[in-house]
Amino acid sequence: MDVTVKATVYKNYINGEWKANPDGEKVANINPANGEVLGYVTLSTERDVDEAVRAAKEAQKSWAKVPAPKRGEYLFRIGEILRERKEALARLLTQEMGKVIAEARGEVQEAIDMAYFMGGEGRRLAGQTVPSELPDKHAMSLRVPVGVAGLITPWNFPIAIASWKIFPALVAGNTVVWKPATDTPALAYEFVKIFEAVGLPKGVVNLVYGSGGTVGRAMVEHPGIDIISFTGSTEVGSEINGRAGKLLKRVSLEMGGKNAVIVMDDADLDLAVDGIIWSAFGTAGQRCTACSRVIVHRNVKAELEERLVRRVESLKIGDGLDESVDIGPVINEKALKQIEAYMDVAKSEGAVLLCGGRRAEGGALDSGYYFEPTIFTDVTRDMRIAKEEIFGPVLSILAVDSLDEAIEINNEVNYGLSSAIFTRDTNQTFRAMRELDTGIVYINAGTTGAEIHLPFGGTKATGNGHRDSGIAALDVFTEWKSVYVDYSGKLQRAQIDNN
Ligand code: UN1
Repeated sequence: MDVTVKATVYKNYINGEWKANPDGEKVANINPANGEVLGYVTLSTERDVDEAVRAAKEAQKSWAKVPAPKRGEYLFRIGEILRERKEALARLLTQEMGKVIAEARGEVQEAIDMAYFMGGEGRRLAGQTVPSELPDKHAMSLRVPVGVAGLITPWNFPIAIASWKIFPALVAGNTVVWKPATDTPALAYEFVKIFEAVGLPKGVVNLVYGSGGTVGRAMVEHPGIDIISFTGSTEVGSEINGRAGKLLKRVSLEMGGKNAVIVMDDADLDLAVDGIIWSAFGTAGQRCTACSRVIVHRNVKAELEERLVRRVESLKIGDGLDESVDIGPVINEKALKQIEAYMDVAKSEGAVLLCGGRRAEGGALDSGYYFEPTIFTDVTRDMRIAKEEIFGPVLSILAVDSLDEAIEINNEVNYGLSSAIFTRDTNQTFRAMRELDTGIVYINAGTTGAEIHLPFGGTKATGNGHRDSGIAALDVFTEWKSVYVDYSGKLQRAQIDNN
């Protein structure tokens, strides 16, 4: 299959050419499952960003004039190649990021789905045609491209999240400067090779590897970039918003989460356990949508805890390429240390450890970054582990006496990405749908598993009002233009001549 599993150096792709920065600092792309070096990326400079932006700006003039259905056809072809290379890309994804192979396949599928969905938008990209208040006058609104889109994407979904941003940007007639995370350069490299393979005109997608501090910052500040779309931490997102806001750039942010599953006392507990385990420990808890709190009705707390611990004991930790493994490694040593630090915080605040709580060690695990699936109970709402995003396989259980209390606890954190409730009661279901203050709500399912044709994003410190994926993504990457055509042959003054 046409996928380079071990590229030595992942080069930038600027104006249709692969270019390495020979002087840039080299950073190794490490397989978190075993420490193996998969390749190297050289860190780029402000100059590389400038070159990429110039190329994107030039290309945008003609790209915007390519009929949108034709732009959509490029996406269909990209979708086809993604489908052909799905298995190879998934294996590479597991190797560079650590998620288990079934999840990696799911992530590549997410990019495929997005390619077809947004490809179809090439034939819609709908505005509105509405009546004018004046006779012999036509009124309509059109979507037009914003210009050059600067995309900054994270390592936890190196191809899916990139596809959520790149595809709507392209179909709407924008060109792209993309900075992927330095922890996952190989998937970015393979993704751009596909854009090259379908003959996307030069300059339409440009790839610049580098640090957030240098490349990300240069993108945010470059006058040639019109919109920034970022997924990552709330801390960095807020910094970007400040800088770009001053320059009057549009900014779309997807940031942290502290997502909860509520389990009421009428819930199907087996189903709840399935949903909680999958959304708390899948991707080793490294999803913005991961469940990190269970808010359980006191009547079923002991029973639920017992079942959860029993299930955790059956989970297999290891290299995600092994099909029988349930939990892969976390991304790097730094992440492992951060998760470890929370263990002390939790214990010092009085949380009770039910299982896990330390690095997973022994045999092959010693050469990777593994953490045991961890559950704390008797967590109270004021504890740090009940409020802060940990981004690892750590779950906190909080007990409540009513739906009102559960909703209140769900909503009192800073974040508002995803939430879930397990109940068989229709009244409780609809109250939860209305009152849970998150951008995504699940009924009788865990907090992960968003589909690409619905808006993805959240409230409060999770976002700034925009959404990735779904039709909503087009709002990020288009400006509205209202057009009035007066065919009356005379001056008609709105609000005056007709009143
Ligand atoms: C993320 O964690 O940043 O809903 C994205 C989900 C996936 C996407 C997660 N489809 O869990």
